[in-house]
Amino acid sequence: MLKKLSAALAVGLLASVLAACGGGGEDTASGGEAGSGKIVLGFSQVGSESGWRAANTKSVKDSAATAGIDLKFSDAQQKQENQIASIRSYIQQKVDVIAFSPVVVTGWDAVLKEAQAAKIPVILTDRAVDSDASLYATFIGSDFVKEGEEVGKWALEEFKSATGPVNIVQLEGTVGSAPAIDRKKGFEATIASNPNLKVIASQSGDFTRAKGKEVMQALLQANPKIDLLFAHNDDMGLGAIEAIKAAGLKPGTDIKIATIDAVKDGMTALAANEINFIAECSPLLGEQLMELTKKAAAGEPLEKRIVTKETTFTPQQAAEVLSTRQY
Ligand code: GYE
Repeated sequence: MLKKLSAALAVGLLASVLAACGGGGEDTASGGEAGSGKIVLGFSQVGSESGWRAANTKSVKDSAATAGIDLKFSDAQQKQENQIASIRSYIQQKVDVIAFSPVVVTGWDAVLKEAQAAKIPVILTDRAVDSDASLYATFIGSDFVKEGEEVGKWALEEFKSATGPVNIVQLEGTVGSAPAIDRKKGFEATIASNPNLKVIASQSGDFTRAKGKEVMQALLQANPKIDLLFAHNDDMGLGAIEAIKAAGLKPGTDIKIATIDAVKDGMTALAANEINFIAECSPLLGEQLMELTKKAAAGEPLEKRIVTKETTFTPQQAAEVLSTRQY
């Protein structure tokens, strides 16, 4: 009897010691490295498909280290099922906050509801979902429609004196992803005001350099006259440049090229006049993500949508900023 009582007392004592060691108040009970008091963030990245993505991953990792946040990071290799599996594993591990960059727009309701049932706030970074906004805490990222519109406005100006058809080919991003859908929408709606500007072919290059090259090769074979290439990111544009050169044409001159992102390699090609225009898409979301993570872990309300600030670049502007570009 006495033994049982002292065992019970010991258990009680242990429990209160553990609670005291938690250090961060109430929310450490639901997560945190055992006793470290650090906020634990589970982050599911899309993959490593592009220079943009590499810069984004670096930004997230560096900012977590600076902010003293314990980051659990997974790379989904552009597959939605991998992202869902890692989000489920973060739920099981009882992390404090989950963030992810959704590879595609649809199909997230179930896993978002599971996170909500487990009371773990979810932050969307970079790409949007079509789920109800009540299923996530906030969404931080670019306005992709606007980026497409910027390219469209540039194209209208560039070809304003054309008297005949301007043949445009488009290399789209990953099928079903927010940037591919929205950039196409913004671009096509904008160029519609000049009937000379015609998209004669539009295909996905999955945001990669290799696919951009491969698809452009086929487009060049099928279409003898291409005036403008709009690639949804720099990497596909850079792959296409290789295909254009291999076909004996001069990128930026024989075929005008506009892209989105403004990563180092893209800006280098822009400064060299092989690309003619880039609409910037900033991958440096890490610092803001860590601030939001801290607020979410503390149970503070978050603004539902935070839009990244960005600009556009001509070749001359690219040459001016190239040496100071962070990514
Ligand atoms: O433009 C592209 C990347 O979601 C904004 O994904 C991001 C896009 C970016 O692979 O390079």
